[in-house]
Amino acid sequence: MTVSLTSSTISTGFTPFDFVSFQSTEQFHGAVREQLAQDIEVLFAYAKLPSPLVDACRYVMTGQGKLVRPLMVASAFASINSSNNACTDERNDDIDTLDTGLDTLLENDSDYDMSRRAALAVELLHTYSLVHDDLPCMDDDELRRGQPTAHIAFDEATALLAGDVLQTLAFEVLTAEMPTFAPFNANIASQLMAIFAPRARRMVSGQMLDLNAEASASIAQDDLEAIHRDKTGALIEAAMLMGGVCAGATAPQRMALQECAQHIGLAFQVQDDVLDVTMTTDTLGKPAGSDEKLDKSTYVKLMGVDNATSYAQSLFNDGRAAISHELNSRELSDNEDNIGTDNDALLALIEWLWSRKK
Ligand code: GRG
Repeated sequence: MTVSLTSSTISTGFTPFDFVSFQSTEQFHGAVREQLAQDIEVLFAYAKLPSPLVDACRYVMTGQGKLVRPLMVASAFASINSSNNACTDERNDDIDTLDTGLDTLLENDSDYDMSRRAALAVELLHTYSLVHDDLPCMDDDELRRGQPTAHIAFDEATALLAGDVLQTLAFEVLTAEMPTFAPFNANIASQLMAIFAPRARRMVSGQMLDLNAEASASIAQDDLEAIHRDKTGALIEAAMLMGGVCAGATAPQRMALQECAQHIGLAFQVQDDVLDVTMTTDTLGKPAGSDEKLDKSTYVKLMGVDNATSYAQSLFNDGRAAISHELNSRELSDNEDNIGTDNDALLALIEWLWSRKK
């Protein structure tokens, strides 16, 4: 892949995270994915990893992943940005100054680059967790993202190290000086770190709780929820909050994003359990029916496919309500362009997640 060394907004010719300038959700997601693919190559060029480590890292980062978490960063960034710009526009109309608008524009350029760092960070961390989860000492899986798992395509030691270095890079990328990225914003970077680090730790705790639960004959819904709040939910929380923080989310907006992410994180896991029994290996790009094979505690096991599907739907609705309601009740503005209308990146993402087949 050829990587442009100029600033992202200039090289791609559009403002990728400005949702309403796209004709469809798919086009917006396509732009985010394209940006991420470029940024992954910039990062690998910066990191100068030896072979075959770099090959294994590129292999796992460029498979057929859905890139849900980077899309969450991008969507939260776009939603909060457009919501707050609508407020700024109103205030500017009121006080009639030109300077305020220009300041906002300049600030937003470097904030956008911080959101690119955040999007990379969550995908690196997520991919590390998948690589380690697939290892023989964990789930011992052979297929992931439509291709042989890392330890099969390379070897176990290389896969282990690839996971390790992806995890390290997930943190390094927040402050690394890399071509095509504006110098990092120290204030935003420290907030991102404070969000990201504890949730990365919670993901591992959740995995331990999940392994513990495999040994038990049955599990209560509360306990299953506690596992997935950490194992799957923590990183989804991180993604939405990090996107929001890069766009300057206020305290109430952060609370709304956190609440939304908690519902969506759980919905995503419940849906994952349903897809595991209703979809084929070809569609999923990973072995179908593996939860039952590994005797995992799942929502399908707990409540059956139909109830689990309804539960996922109600959680997605709760997630939608959390951001629509909270952010629409802001003091500054309640006009039609705000988050809460269908012209919104996060709401569109929730719709897209609900309709996913893999
Ligand atoms: C091994 C440290 C360590 C942690 C493992 C997240 C995790 C914890 C394991 C991954 C296995 C798994 C099924 C987790 C549940 C979360 C989940 C649904 C992961 C799959 O995420 P997708 O669907 O995958 O976003 P893609 O490949 O599209 O990125």
